[in-house]
Amino acid sequence: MTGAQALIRSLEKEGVEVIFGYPGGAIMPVYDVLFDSRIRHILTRHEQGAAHAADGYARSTGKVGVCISTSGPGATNLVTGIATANMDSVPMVAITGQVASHVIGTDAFQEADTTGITLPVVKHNYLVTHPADIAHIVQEAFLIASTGRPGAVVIDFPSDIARAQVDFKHAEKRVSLPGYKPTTKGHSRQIKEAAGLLLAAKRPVIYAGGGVITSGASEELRRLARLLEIPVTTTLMAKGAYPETDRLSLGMLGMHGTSYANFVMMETDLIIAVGARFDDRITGKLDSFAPRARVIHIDIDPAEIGKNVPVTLPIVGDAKSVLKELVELVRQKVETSGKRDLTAWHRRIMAWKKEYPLTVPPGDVLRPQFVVNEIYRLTKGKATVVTDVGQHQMWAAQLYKCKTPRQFLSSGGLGTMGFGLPASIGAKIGCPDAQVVNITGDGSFQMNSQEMATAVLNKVAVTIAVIDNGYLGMVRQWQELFFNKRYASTNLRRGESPDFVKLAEAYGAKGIRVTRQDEVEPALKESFKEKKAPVLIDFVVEQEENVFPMVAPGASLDDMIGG
Ligand SMILES: Cc1ncc(C[n+]2csc(CCOP(=O)(O)OP(=O)(O)O)c2C)c(N)n1
Repeated sequence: MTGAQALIRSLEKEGVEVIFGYPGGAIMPVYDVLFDSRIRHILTRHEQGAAHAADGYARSTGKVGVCISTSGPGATNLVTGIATANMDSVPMVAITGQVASHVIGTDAFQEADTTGITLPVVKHNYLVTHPADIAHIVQEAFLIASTGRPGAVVIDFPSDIARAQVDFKHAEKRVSLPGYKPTTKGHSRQIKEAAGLLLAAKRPVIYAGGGVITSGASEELRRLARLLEIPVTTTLMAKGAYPETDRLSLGMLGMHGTSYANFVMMETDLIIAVGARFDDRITGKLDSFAPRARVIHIDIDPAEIGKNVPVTLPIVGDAKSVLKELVELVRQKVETSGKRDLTAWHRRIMAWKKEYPLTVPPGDVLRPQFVVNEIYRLTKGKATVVTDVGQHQMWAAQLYKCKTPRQFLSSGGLGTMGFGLPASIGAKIGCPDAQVVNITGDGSFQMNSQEMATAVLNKVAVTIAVIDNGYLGMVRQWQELFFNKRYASTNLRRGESPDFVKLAEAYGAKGIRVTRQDEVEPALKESFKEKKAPVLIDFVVEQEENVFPMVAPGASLDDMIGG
């Protein structure tokens, strides 16, 4: 068979059901084979859309997302999507066409050094140099993308390799890679020590990150929290890892986290961080972060431990496996010697929760918070919410309370505007029964609005809720607070922006405009009725609303504006 056939056969063997992509010269032999394959191909309108769609598919299903492009500009268009997935530890395999091997390095037509360009933003990448390697490389790529700390893997595939003849051999057993052995089981002495620290703590807190969702450790996390009555704060990536409606939940922490989560971090005597990486959006000023706390850090990636915050007790391992062992130890200890009474700590937290609740500002004007709250109410908190990046993302994170993992999809690490619509398409294709709502901004939506065509053509029913404030709102907020209200290049000039309703209609979708509070519910309900097409709702909201509370960049967590 040909190299292209070997590639597609290998992908079939990996159980790939859908590939998101865009064709072109160097990848044409592969597309020709894909045409006859049982793998579904979704043609996006831009390679960036393909990468984000594969990413949304992976985040919502837990499977590896696959995207494909041609060489040169096709591959470079994928890069933002690859980096986005990799920063958030999302398993992705990206296949890029490459010019024929003998012209690599000659500035051939549509040549780009894809392995070089992607090297800093992937977990691993390959340039296929021998047709006989194809099957093995695909197996390795899927193994690397989906195990340990998941991430993005690129396979750069020259056109002559696609045309070459090859004896296809797919090893039935899993490949093993010397030097690549992620530690999944935590060290039992350290886990024992962690149990001791937890039982001794007076003001403990669980700080859960995306790793909890990746490893499927939500149940274990819940058990641990409830066993000892430890409050839980989650990052943006971990929304839904612990039910946010639960009394022990503190919601999100950090720059736009809840005031109470941030106060807890300032007073806690023990942080147990699980699958989280102490990002600067979380810690604020490092010197004053959690000044009284000892830190237990559980992570599958040893490079994360001690990277930003000194750790008292490191535990390298898979969150699920480590928590399972820890819960069992703690349970035994509680049975034999009882547990510490944390009433005083809970009282303190309750007082903060009462004093600094997250609220929707009152009044008749249409505010973004009101819209997000209505989306939450009308979907009964069960939708898969996919956000873009900006203020709307933070309001969605604050107000849409998630109960289940893989329910809230957002570009956390890279903060990529334009992620939302294509990722929603991927999520809906991966989980057709889920109700998918893309909460986006008028700026973010315009970064990949062309994917409306992909959604219409593939009958993807997602609600696109554009929080239309006429500004690049989050940047405007910073300009208001830190640059004397000098709104440099953040006004999207409503009236001169496209008419989003007409734009939706031009793509063959329904568009609804909402300017008043009483129109929100009927518009949302109408969009939810649509089962075979996207519906865009243009929520024309208050222009200069701000997201509070806010920890100013470089400030300490208890130094909140509006908190
Ligand atoms: C690709 C990309 N470019 C620039 C930015 C910087 N940025 C962060 S938030 C933001 C404004 C987002 O505006 P909009 O999508 O309208 O959402 P809003 O903040 O108004 O809710 C910008 C420009 C980014 N995150 N991603």
